[in-house]
Amino acid sequence: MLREQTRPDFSVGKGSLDGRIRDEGTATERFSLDDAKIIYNFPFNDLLFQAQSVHRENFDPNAVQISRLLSIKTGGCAEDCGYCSQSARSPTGLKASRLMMVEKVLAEASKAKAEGASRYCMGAAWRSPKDRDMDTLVAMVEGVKALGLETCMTLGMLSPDQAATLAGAGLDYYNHNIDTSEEFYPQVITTRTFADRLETLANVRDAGMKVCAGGILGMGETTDDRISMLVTLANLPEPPESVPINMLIPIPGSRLANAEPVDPIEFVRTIALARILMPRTHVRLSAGRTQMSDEMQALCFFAGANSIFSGDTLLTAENPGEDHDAALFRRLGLKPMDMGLSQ
Ligand code: SAM
Ligand code: DTB
Ligand code: SF4
Repeated sequence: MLREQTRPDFSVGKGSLDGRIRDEGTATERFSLDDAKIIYNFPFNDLLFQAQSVHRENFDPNAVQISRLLSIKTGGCAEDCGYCSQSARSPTGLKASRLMMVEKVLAEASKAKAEGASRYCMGAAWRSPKDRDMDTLVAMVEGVKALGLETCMTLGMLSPDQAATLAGAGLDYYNHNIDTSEEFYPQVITTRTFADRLETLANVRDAGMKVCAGGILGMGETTDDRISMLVTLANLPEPPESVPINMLIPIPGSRLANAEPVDPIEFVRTIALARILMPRTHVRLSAGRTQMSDEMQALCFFAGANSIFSGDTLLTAENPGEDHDAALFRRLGLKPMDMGLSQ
């Protein structure tokens, strides 16, 4: 059993782990589920050492990319995602609002830039954008880009035409999460399928945008579900440039309001596995940081997380806020990533 070994055997499966990391981009299936399970179950110190080593080969270990979120259209969503505050099907008490005006979005983006964000991510509670909204979305992308920020949107499913329109406007990233394993997915969402999600990711990639895709831990899924989710992401034709790992924020009134919280050590293991499977990806310690201790966040950064959302609100839920994060960065000697040097 690998768990009982004093040294991990990094030569798992066919060929060495190191070899496979270097071959990234050429192999069709870079990691098997079995390989990933072996890595996940390494003794904790060995797992973190390996993850930190991979991290250092690919990134400045003390630099963290900072993104800022804005909900440009809140609540009243037709989808039934069991974790979400914004589904019209869950009695969460959230007030729905219409699509924000472009000027208001640009004013918020300017503030975020002044506070150190390098990427601005605009989210809408939609199944997919309506064609009548596309001109407004294009104006938002162009305006935010003109402020010198990287742009990201998360608007639900995209058709190839919609993806091409947003890419044409200069949208850098599109976020669309697979959320969990293919096997567990139907227990979380029934109104769109896992295959629908992969199709949107393919449309985003084909349009030439960078892909941001991750998921949520703490919805009642097994460890194998978490590993399977990461293997799916790592084995996409090209791995995502950005992988947000969210810890479920339990929303009163949502179907998953009482889900069992994820064990912090298991959470850190999942971050480490993401780093090892996707060496050049920005792994984002995403929703749920308010519920994490500073020590847990420090372990996540050591395990290879190198991106966060800043500000005191995510889309609708709370986030630690500037002061807390500035103090944490000071204590850990972390600095905001200079995007000019990191890509
Ligand atoms: N409506 C769009 C969609 O679903 O594609 C975009 C917004 S949606 C809120 C973006 C992602 O946020 C979800 O896929 C999910 O992974 C994450 N998320 C939503 N609610 C969450 C919660 N309560 N806790 C943790 N993550 C959450
Ligand atoms: C992602 O993976 N997490 C962000 C972003 N992508 C859009 C959203 C987190 C939402 C947390 C719950 C809320 O604010 O309502
Ligand atoms: Fe709607 Fe997105 Fe929330 Fe699902 S996650 S209910 S699609 S806003």
